[in-house]
Amino acid sequence: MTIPKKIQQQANQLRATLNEHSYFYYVLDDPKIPDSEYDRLMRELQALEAQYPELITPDSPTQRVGATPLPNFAEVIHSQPMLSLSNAFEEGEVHDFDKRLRERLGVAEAEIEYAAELKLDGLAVSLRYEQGLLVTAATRGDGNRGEEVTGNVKTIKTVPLKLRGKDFPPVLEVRGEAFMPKAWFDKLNQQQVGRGEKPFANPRNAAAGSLRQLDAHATAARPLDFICYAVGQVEGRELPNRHSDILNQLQRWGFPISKYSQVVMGPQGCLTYYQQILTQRDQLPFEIDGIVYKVNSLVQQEQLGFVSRAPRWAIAHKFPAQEALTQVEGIDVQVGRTGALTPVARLAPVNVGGVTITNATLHNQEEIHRKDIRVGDTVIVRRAGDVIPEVVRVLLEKRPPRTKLFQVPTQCPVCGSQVLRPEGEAVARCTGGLGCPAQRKQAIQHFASRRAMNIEGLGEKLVEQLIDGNVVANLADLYILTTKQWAELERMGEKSAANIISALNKSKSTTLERFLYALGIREVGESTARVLAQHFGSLEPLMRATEEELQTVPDVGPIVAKHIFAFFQQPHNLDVIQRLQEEAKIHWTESQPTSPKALPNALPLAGQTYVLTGSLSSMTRDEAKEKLQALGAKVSGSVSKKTSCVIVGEEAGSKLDKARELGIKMIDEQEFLELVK
Ligand code: 9MJ
Repeated sequence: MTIPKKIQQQANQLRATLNEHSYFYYVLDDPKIPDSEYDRLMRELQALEAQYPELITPDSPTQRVGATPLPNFAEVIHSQPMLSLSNAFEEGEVHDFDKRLRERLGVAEAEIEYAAELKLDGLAVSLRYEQGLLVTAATRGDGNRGEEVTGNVKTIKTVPLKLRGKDFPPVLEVRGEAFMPKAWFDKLNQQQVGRGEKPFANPRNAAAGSLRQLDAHATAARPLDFICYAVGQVEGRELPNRHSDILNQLQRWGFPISKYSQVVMGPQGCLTYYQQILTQRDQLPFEIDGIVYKVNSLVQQEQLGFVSRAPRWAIAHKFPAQEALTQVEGIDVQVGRTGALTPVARLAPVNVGGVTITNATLHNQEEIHRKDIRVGDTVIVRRAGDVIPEVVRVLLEKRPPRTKLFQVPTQCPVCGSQVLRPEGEAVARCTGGLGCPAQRKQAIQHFASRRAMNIEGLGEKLVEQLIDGNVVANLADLYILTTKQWAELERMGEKSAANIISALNKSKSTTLERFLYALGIREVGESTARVLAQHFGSLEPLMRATEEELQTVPDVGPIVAKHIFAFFQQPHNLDVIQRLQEEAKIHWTESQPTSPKALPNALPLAGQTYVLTGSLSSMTRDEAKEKLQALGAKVSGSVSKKTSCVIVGEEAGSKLDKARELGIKMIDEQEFLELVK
């Protein structure tokens, strides 16, 4: 068959692009396009080659697993090739996969037993043990030859240097993923930025960077974790004949295995597992990019064999991408409740993991300059869970000519007031205060929000009308509007108006704590509002308090004290508070001010004694101590019968043994973070 010239050119172009990006990705650890885009290009090339097999050249990127190893590391020839996995992106492909296998196995009517596992997003590593001792660790490289990274892998605390028990095979190769948990990744990136260095795009790049350090100390400073999911060469001892049993055996020899794996039946079992994990994805402590289904029976695995480098008996069912390419069409500036100016990128609409994204936060001017984001740029956007989408990076090679660096305006785009950026702060603010309609709108929305005055039905659209139409000027005006006035607003009728009035009336009976939070004083969140209410018992003494007095309240430092004091100095605020109390009749039950000594009893961990042992990855011991104390706990240096709970970090020592001995409650870092959140 002759290949049309256009197709030939298209294939050449795809190959060149893929090779270029695989170099950025594997050799430089600095990918220029999202994985999803790379996958898409690869699939396009695969489709062309499937249609015109004559197109396939030995150097086509479709013909190998990974890229060549970096020159600086010793080369390791894998005794058995390290496999890659074929991908499925849709449910139909999982059904096709299962059908193919049943046909090959001649079990068309039976259900295949699968081991379903998380697909960890890190780097594949092969560990070789001889006589129970770790002798080499290698990266996958191109599947046949990898890089020797033994010293670096030895810094991973979960990788056993010596196997447990006596019944392990004299030669055992174990394969798994080295990865960086999300919490460690966030911390590492904070450090990178603090040092003026470039942050990593994602935990996988950070893990790759860490593992390929020439000095193992540098790896240790960027900690990794490891989970195993396969074996390579095994000599001198039979392993069980089910994949899931092999993993359990590996765990007994000391290897970390995933606690999320499950044995499931047939494609439906696989898909149910997929959906179940997809809903938990954002809560997992590490990143995954899909699920792997493996035929559980080793007898069946052998019958199925391989196609090029991928086993026929396994498939990776990828999650929808969380990153995508799009263009920045403009940069808007939003004004927040406290006047903070936040630049927001307006994007050409793009589907990211099933959701259409049109905006991404750019945080502040520094962030824009650091990432060098300009109108007209092609960017990678990322969406994870419920968080606001972000621009990960710019594709500089796609930048059109004559773009301009973005500058935060010197005047508020909403009210025209001067914009100031206090020295040392990243945030620029509009100085218009409640004179700025944007700040007024958000002050009202905050006041009405569920955890503040809980005024049901007073949403964003309604508040916009109230401010834009000059119906209300401040919070107190909300309570004097008549049913008729509410009913005249767009998309409102008699019934909705009556509902709002009733919600407003209901909100009048509240607590001091909610009222203080609702006022929207800077730096006064719910917990500060609570301690202020408890400390002062009623509003008047708080309004009269000096900055020094305020600072005697637990958790209130000089900055918070300054904001509270300044708030109650402003005649406008005093007037609104007076009207809310006297005209609107907002009220609460006054309580006795708590004396400073009695106050800690009100805190959630009051009366409890905590002990810290081992090191935490997300904060120092002192920081952890402060957090516990802020919640009212006492922090002690030793475990005794009186200890309420021990927080167990890494490399915990004798305190852990003591706690076990005394049967004292123990929690790990994750649980501790939950507790103090
Ligand atoms: C990952 N990346 O989590 C495999 N993988 O098995 C799991 N990778 C794999 N299995 C055989 N869970 C080749 C690769």
